Amino acid sequence: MHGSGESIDARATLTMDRSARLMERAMHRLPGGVNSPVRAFRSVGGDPVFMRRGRGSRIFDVDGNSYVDYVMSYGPLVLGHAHASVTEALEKVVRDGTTFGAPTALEVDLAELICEIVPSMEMVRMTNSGTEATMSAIRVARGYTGREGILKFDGNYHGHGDALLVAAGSGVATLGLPDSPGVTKGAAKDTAVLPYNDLEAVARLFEERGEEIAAVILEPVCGNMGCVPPAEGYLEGLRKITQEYGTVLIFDEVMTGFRVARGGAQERYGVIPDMTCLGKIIGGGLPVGAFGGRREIMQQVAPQGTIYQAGTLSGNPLAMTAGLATLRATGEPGFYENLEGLGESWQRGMSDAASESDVPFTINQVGSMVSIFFTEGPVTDFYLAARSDTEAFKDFFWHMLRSGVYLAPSQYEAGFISSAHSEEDLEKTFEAAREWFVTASAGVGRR
Ligand code: KE4
Repeated sequence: MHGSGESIDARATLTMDRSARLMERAMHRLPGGVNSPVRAFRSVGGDPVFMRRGRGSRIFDVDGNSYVDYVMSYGPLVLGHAHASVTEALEKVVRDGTTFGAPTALEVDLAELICEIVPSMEMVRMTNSGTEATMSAIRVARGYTGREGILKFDGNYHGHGDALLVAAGSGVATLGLPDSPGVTKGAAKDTAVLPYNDLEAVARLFEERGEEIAAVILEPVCGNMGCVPPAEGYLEGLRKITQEYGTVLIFDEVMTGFRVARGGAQERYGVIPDMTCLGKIIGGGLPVGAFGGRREIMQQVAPQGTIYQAGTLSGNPLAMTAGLATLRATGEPGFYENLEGLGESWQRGMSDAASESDVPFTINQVGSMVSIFFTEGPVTDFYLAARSDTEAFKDFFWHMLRSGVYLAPSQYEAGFISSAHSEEDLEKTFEAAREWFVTASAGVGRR
């Protein structure tokens, strides 16, 4: 529906009849009509768009609308939708069966490739999601150190494992509070939560309780409060403090792994954690997570060690195939230079568009991870991100959607650019953004 050159009015009415009918059915059998909350459009209002297919940088909904896609399934599709190297590999392997409950060469191939590329990884265990990866990594760190304390950071999301669904307590030393009904005080009490990018707060906590802390887990580049990079020296400081206290440093690179560099944030910033969690891209769009790190730690995992972890479909041949095809494609010469260039173009073009108005905005960009916050900058932690004008974001979101650009339906999600995105896709994005900012600056009541 969104041909280029259409007038804004023509795009004002987005046909969503089939999506609406599907949502009615979905609400009857799926909580909130979805299988993952962010997809329900709750923070932008209205009903979600039901998608039918994707191709390259484009995604197509059930009503025939097409969009330049910056959600990219929240990160996995670094090659874009339906990349031939992935789909052809899957078409071939599926004919031999889908799962065997036995080891296969494919999971060894992917394990070797991950350990070759990700600096901290000497051994790795596959899981079926990022949540399983972080949940397992926490258990391994506790088993390995014999300690119980965990430190995480405000605005960092590590999946929905109980020990990590924890909000900041009232004071720095206060232990975490359950961040969801059903998470018990017992599950939360050993998890402390501090502001991101505040190294002094970490030093104070370690002075008090460092000997009790099994692991520090963080997103080395945040994507779950929107894109927020680590402050200068922050990762190095965490590495130093955790080394000093014998605490396991875990980089949750479920989103940043093979995204901000082929070897993830640990390669980009040159800081090597003890353990790393992966997901998203390593599955090439199929369900895969992984945790790994130093051999001395990972050898404690059952059945080699005694720390239990398991999964019926862990290392599944189809998922390994999609992951291998994807990671191999990211090894092509210039792959990450191209992503870096697209990310920088996005940052420049979006800044130019937004500068047409007096609407406060901040753009954060790390490689092909991008975010526009509707607040004055800088945005360096969750407290600052949370000052964003979410009403402005909501209006911007719907304008972009009507203009054929699909952003994540939340101010607190990062956007993802794939190798399939073109400068033309970006130009279309900037033109649509400019239309909104011009209106916004005129103070015209928004729809
Ligand atoms: P999954 O269990 O969703 O595969 O991974 C959990 C996870 C762990 N760590 C990080 C850094 C993550 O970003 C995620 C999941 N990211 C969200 C996006 N905010 C997935 C989208 C969703 O929940 O539907």
